[in-house]
Amino acid sequence: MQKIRSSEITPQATYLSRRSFMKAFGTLVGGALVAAACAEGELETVATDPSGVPQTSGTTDELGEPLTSFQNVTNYNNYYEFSTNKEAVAPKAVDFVSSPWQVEVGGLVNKPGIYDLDALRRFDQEERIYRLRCVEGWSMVIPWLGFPLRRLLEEVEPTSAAKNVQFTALLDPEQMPGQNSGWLPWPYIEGLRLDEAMHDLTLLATGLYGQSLPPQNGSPVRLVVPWKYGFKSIKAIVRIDLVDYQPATLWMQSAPDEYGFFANVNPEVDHPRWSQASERRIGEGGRRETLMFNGYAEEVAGLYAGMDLEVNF
Ligand SMILES: Nc1nc2c(c(=O)[nH]1)N[C@H]1C(S)=C(S)[C@@H](COP(=O)(O)O)O[C@H]1N2
Ligand SMILES: [Mo]
Repeated sequence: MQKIRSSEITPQATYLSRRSFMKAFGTLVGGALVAAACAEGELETVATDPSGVPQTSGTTDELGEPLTSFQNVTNYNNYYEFSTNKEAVAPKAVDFVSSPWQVEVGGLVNKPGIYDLDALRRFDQEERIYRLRCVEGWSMVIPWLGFPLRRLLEEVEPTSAAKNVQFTALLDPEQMPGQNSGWLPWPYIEGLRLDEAMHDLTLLATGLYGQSLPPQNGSPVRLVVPWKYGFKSIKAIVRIDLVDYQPATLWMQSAPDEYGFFANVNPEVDHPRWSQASERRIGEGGRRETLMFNGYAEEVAGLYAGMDLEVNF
């Protein structure tokens, strides 16, 4: 597993307002990840390397599979708050304002808290190269920057009554045009069982390719759960609640026969309308076989010992 410790990241401060950062985005694509105080007085993670090369410590994941290009990672997105057209998300989200931002962490915890971006960046950021497999049958290999969710959960101290974690994304129809259509129950909600949320693979991501998350990939903070279908990896998180019930996720509410709570990548359990046995890797021709738990079985299969994965899909 590739990792960059924040102490190894070039310490270089650049003062940029979010507006000028967004304007520069596209030319200033690569480079050193730094925490820079921006004009509004918020800490902002920005790319400062003028070479324009997206930065990552590796070129493949741990299976030797090449990274999906920065271009594809940032221009082929599922983000229904903006558009159902994967290529239209990036242009529609370009002016999305995600600073200042707060994530409220509460529910069944001893130490609830409100985390702004500075507070989230106090957790050491690591690079993790993970495969993301969409339920629709395509996949990517993405170099994320973030930290294990477990570290945040340990800080708020879940009580013994906490069984699941519920995540809530931003509700803001003015910024998110897709929320004006009534066919999905906004806001986007996702959930994990507490042991899944505490697993070391489960990341709260604040960046990718060495820079802060672009809006279309879930700025400023999103979940990444690499052994589950991509829809579990909720973007633009504003609340994290420890709960004793199984959260009713957006997809379970809208199509319970198609999207279960677990949503583990499983080539043997078909979606009711299509097979899940293979996938198209974005940027490649042809199709590949889909791997059990998206190739992370060794790490996570134990979480589901004794469970019928056809029933608990
Ligand atoms: N808030 C929110 N999060 C979301 C979605 C969404 O529509 N809204 N789509 C999900 C789906 S279906 C996928 S496949 C991934 C895509 O992440 P990416 O665009 O960074 O590749 O985001 C997930 N997170
Ligand atoms: Mo997806």
